[in-house]
Amino acid sequence: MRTITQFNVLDKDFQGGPYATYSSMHSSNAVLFDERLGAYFFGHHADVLSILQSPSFTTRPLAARAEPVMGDRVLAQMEGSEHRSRRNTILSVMSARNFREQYKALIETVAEQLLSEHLERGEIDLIKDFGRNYSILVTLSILGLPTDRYEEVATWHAGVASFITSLEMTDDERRWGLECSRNIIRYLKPIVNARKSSGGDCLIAKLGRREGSEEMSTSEIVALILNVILAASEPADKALGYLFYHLLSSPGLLERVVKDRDLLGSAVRETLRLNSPVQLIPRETSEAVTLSGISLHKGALVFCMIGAANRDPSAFSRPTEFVIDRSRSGAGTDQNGSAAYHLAFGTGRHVCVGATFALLQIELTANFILDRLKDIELTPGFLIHEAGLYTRGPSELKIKFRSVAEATARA
Ligand code: 2IO
Repeated sequence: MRTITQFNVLDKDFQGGPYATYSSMHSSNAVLFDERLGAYFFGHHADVLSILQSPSFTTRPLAARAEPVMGDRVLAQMEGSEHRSRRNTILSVMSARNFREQYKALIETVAEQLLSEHLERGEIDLIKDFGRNYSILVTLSILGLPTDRYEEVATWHAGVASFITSLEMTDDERRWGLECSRNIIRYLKPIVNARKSSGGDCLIAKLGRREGSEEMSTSEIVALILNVILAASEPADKALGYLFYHLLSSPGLLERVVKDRDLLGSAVRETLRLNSPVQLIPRETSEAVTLSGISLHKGALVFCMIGAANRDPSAFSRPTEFVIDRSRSGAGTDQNGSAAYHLAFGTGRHVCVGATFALLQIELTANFILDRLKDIELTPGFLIHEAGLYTRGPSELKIKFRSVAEATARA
């Protein structure tokens, strides 16, 4: 049974480092309650599993968080046959097969272009010089969208993302999010209108085709495209940054991975467990529910603390350590002795539709960087600084490298 502890999610210490709070939640069996937000925060692996797999917890909070800036519903707001149909359409373009046959080459081209500007300096910030542009460019490329205005798209994306993931906004920040939303929708709308009846293979054309289900309006398609842009871009640079942080700060790890690239997949999953780019997932109860002894009224706002669940000692041994040899799927063992999986992609019917794509993307990009840059190390004196409560990532990741392999040497 758990007990409720009062909590302020905007507390500066918590923002600076949530991990101590996670650990005390586990040792004291606490569920946190933020009175100002009227929100419960659950950080036990078993509770987060229950919430995300229960029909009594809905995605209703997204109506206020996402819809105002998406212009219509996102995938996670859909249920039933509509949800199944849209989800399958998105899955069909993000398949492992498309990855091998099309996206791999696109992603390597993006990575090569962005890296090439920094090769002579022997130094690069993997977040600021690379990751932020990389994440947007990759997403636009795989969606078949133009990349010529990607810097503007990146700015609008950031405004929309901060609206969706905010826990508190000033009026100015709210206005800025809405302005970015208007700009990105104005940019996407004519593209969607031109592509939706083109009969092609891109996501827009596939969503535009009526396949059994109702035809989608332009604003519905724009919202889903925006959903994919956001969900694919926002966590990507963070995952890549954390991965390289672990590779470069855990003794001997880089050498092992450079020699045995098969380890990279496990390294990506262990990174996502230990430093989950999406730290919070909101839900609302559709009826009165009791969970681990905590009574929740109908309409209660609940946040799943993904970062806490992924460090729960009742699910993972040595939960705060980077253990690359954790069993292949990034699993631990729960109280019943069965496999416990990291929840970085959520779970249940709204589990991340892009998970397969994301794992392949990060692994491929890391492989590419390890092939191109030799003798990589963290820039001496570098200290990691993480930012964000909802999505969280390193603000910068400065690395040095001594030499560069020829681009053509890769085969
Ligand atoms: C985009 C938070 C980056 C999603 C969201 C409104 C819905 C949904 C998520 C993830 C990651 C983003 N929620 N992706 O948590 O599509």
